[in-house]
Amino acid sequence: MPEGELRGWLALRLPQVEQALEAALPVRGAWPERLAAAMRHLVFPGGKRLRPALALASAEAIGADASRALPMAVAVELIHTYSLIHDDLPCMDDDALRRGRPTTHVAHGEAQAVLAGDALQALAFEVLLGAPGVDASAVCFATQELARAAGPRGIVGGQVDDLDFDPTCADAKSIESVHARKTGALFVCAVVGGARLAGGDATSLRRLRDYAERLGVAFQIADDALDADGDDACSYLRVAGARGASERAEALLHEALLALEPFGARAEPLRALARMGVRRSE
Ligand code: GRG
Repeated sequence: MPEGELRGWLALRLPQVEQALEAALPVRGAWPERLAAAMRHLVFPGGKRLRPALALASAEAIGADASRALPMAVAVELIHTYSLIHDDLPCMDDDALRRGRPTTHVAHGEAQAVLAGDALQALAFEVLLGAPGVDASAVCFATQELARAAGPRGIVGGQVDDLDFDPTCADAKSIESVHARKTGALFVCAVVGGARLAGGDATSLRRLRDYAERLGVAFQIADDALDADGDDACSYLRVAGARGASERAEALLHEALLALEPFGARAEPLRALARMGVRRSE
């Protein structure tokens, strides 16, 4: 699927995600309006929505309707957003801008940003556990994937190792281990959880996991290469240089695409998303 076709695919499917995110995060709801504003600040208008797109494309790869993966798409985007809000806090990266706009703590204050992140994380689980018309074992599986990806074995553990990262002993293996948890874990959750909600069997899920694990690391290596400062301690460029990083990202992309072969044409959106994610220029 060429990039233009992928854009058309996204234009047809992402409005469903926006609608579901709006429904999950009303301006006025059963929670304080001030909290709703802080929670919505980074969710809308949002970023690339890559993780939701992966969840929907994964459902299509197994021959199901993309909408069956919608609860997973919303849940991963809420977790992704919470992690960005907390990552930007003064006690972490202390960033004033995210996606060209003031970060949540700059716009709403630090306490509200911490609480908005906490609330988005809990809301992600609420959305997934309330997935309509899905059998309990699929919901349970997807929820466990989300908990793993969000917890100590996933983004939080990856973030701790990233904060502690010693660039003087950086090697490719330890960098990829951080990338796999900090970035890859949510990709895996979106893809595998999305397919499970849509009725995927164990063989399909194993292949999709192989795809998403490789894509997650390749995406983060590509992100390292795009980093304008290039001074991140845990960057693949430190150990391999720009050329080595690009070669490693391409090798992982190739392996990710190989894992999709048994799915045939139905996996075209997943293939195109992988190429776009790894070869992007911003
Ligand atoms: C604070 C619990 C906690 C975790 C922080 C995910 C994370 C760990 C930090 C965010 C910063 C970062 C560089 C994460 C790596 C993943 C990544 C490349 C995020 C950006 O993802 P995109 O490009 O963002 O999909 P958009 O803006 O498009 O949604």
